[in-house]
Amino acid sequence: MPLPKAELHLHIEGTLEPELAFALAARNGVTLPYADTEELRKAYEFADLQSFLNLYYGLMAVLRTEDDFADLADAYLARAAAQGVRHAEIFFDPQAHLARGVGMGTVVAGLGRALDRSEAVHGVSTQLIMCFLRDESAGSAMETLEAAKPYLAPRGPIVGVGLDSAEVGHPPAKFAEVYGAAAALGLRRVAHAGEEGPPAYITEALDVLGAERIDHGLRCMEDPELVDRLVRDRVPLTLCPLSNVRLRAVDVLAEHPLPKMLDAGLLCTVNSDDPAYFGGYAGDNFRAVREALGLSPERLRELARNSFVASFLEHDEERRAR
Ligand code: ES4
Ligand code: ZN
Repeated sequence: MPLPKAELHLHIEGTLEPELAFALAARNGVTLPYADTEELRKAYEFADLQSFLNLYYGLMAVLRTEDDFADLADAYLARAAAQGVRHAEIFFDPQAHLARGVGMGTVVAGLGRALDRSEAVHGVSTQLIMCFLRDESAGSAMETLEAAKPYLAPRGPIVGVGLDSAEVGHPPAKFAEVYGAAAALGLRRVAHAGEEGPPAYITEALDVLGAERIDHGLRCMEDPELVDRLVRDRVPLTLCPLSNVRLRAVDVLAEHPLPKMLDAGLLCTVNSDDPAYFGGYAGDNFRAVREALGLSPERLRELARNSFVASFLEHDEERRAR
């Protein structure tokens, strides 16, 4: 039995497996620039975050209809459930779809259909977090928030906002206004920071965006004062070990700072980021860190417990999910 866990850092577009990509391409009459799934898989050799993002945004061309998004999310939830995930807080990138002429309503209705039946079908509770692309303008982010208004909790599935895409050169402060507006709408706030970007971006995400959780946060270890603050304030970090190796943020998994981060008292969680691209789902990430870093059973249970503590579940819901 896999450890029951919550997945807190998961881009639904990053769960698009090559087989589903080709099936959706055929269904929608889209021609992919790869002969078959094998050739596509061979392209999964990334030098850094940007080289991954280029492929990730390109492959989204196959996602066009409500059914496509429902099938994508349903396939993810089935795989997650098989690896012990009981609760998933799922990111999506509306601007990447709007840019291709696929509207917010199509995306949210499709994802929402899979999410609505997830507890009954897969035993996984879900929430949806809409991410702004940090390499797009602040104005575009504000328009995206406006377009999402009909789909916000409690009427719709969107409970929060996040910030993703190319980090370096796009510090969090650019999005101060839209995060303020999101907070005023009662939305939860998270942000990617310190994946490739410097520790100062983590500080800025906390101070300027009011981020309640930091996605990645890996580079906090370069700033001892920041570590003290994250420990003191119990700010959760959603680490993604296999992602860090594939995007070359760490050289090899055996050198991942996770054990040092836990020893420092940081509230770390282990997540999968873009599992179709990075070699595994939540349980695969747990197994990989156990094997490469020699984490004890107590440490692994701590990581699983942290995932619920760091989630946006209320405490009575949290107990049920565990
Ligand atoms: C992402 Cl690993 C990562 N980092 C930043 N933005 C992203 N979007 C999808 N995966
Ligand atoms: Zn991510």
